Amino acid sequence: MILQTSSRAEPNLTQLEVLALSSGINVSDGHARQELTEQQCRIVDEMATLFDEAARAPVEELESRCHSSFFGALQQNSFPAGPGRVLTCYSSSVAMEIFARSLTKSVSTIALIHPTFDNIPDILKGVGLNLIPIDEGILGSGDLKKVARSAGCIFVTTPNNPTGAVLAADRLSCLAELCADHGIVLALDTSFRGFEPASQYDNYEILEASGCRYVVIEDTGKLWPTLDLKVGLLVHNQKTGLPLEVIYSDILLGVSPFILQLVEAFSRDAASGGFKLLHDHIRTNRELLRGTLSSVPGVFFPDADSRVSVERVALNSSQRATEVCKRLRAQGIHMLPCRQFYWARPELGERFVRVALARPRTTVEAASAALRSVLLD
Ligand code: EGV
Repeated sequence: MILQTSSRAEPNLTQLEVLALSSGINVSDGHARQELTEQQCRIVDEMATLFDEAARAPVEELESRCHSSFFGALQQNSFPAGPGRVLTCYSSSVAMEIFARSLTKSVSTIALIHPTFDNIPDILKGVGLNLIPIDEGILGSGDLKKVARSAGCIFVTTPNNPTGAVLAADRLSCLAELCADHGIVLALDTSFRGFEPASQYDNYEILEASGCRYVVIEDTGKLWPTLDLKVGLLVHNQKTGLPLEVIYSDILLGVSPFILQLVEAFSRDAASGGFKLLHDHIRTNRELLRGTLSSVPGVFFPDADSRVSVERVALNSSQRATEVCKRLRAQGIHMLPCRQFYWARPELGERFVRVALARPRTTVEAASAALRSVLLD
């Protein structure tokens, strides 16, 4: 396959991920590809019934049940449930595109977390917005006021991809108040929330209390091995004042009621033990990766506390991630160099590769061993 890079000198992360879909060992994309649990297998066995019910029930009812099960499983109990407040999309990237388009009339500059997955800056740039990087370190401590200068919107991925860094409750509160004071739109991408209990405090309670204009993109796509049957949820308060609903209607009528049923069933299972199994699975895969690489000179794991389903591995200073990933790719092992995550300063990303952990254990085992040999070579 030839990678079309248009004006870019290098492929984007998704183009690299596509290379891993059909052959070899894939620890590249952040989608969920682990084995189904026993309970999840039961849901899959019941798919014909779900399909039948989906065909019969009113969509409004299915949508509202899907939303309350999903938000409930993640402790987001104060999510706005009124009409039009949660727009159900095919994926979080579709939600992102709708959100980006909605900003263009009223906002020219957006402050965006750095690093983060490259399709976020690419979508924002694609609609003509100017981007200012916010170092993710500032989310943990430091003066948030500096962040706000000259931006009409602040966009934070939390937990962040690939680092797993989380915006804590007190910091969200500060940020939301700052945004309320300056009329700034606060946008969150919480696609990795399901992995990280520290991000499961009630975000909407804080956002609502602050009185800020907010948009949140939630996602089911990273969590469950449903073969990319998933939804992205675009959540906003009335105050936001962005034309999200009309742009949504330009792009889609709604998602399949069958997928709404499936997300509801997986959310219920997650709330009653499924999340615990998921967390255990990711933790053991992370331990396996770290253990396999622990004795490689110079290699370390910069995101010590991360619980998300991807792990950054820092290489020794003489190695470059793009080169290491290219060598692995030649052996049929696919993982991502972090260069493209560092959208404002790509050189910083050459120090890291990203390994996806939402995989069968054997896949992580094979990938870890291959990475170890290439690094020791
Ligand atoms: C990750 C794939 C899109 C994206 C993967 C991702 N790219 N949607 N253009 O879903 O971390 O690998 O977010």
